[in-house]
Amino acid sequence: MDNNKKFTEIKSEHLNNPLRQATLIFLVKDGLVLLAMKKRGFAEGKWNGSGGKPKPEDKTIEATARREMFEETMVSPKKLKRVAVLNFFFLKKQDWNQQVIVFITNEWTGIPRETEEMSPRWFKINEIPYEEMWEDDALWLPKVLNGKIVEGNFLFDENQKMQEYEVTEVA
Ligand code: 8OG
Repeated sequence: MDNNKKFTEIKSEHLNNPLRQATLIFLVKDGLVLLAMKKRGFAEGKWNGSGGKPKPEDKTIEATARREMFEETMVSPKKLKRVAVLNFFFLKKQDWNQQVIVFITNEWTGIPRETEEMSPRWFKINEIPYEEMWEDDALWLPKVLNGKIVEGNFLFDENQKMQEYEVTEVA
């Protein structure tokens, strides 16, 4: 079956089976964005925002986002703006499938610090190292940094190469 047909099928299956969720927060201020180098685990060696999966004590997905950001960079975000819902599907590795809720904030307390998991660094928004990030990021991160709200669906193969995608701006 070609990947496009498979993509359509996988997306419709997910309508009845909600995806496991994960979070991502980007701190943004004065034309700079905070990215962190993942030092271990899934996506090791890639620059990314800060985030992860819910724990039972998290009452909301926002609580997960805040807890993960603090654990990874020692920063506590104030108001979070929800800017994207991204569905990731993996051919042959369906247990990797997940929905990532992306937030941006420009207010926080604390100074980003290196932790066991992440090494943070500020980048100019026009110098984001997309070639050292997840392949899909170049398709949606510029939009959300430009004030847009987006939804996306992405299909990856088992080598983490993107095969299909769709990104929609939400009114
Ligand atoms: O707990 P764990 O480290 O596995 O969480 C994965 C993190 O990576 C989580 O913050 C969500 C995020 N993430 C994906 N896929 C992608 C992606 O394609 N791009 C970006 N920027 N982040 C992603 O799971």
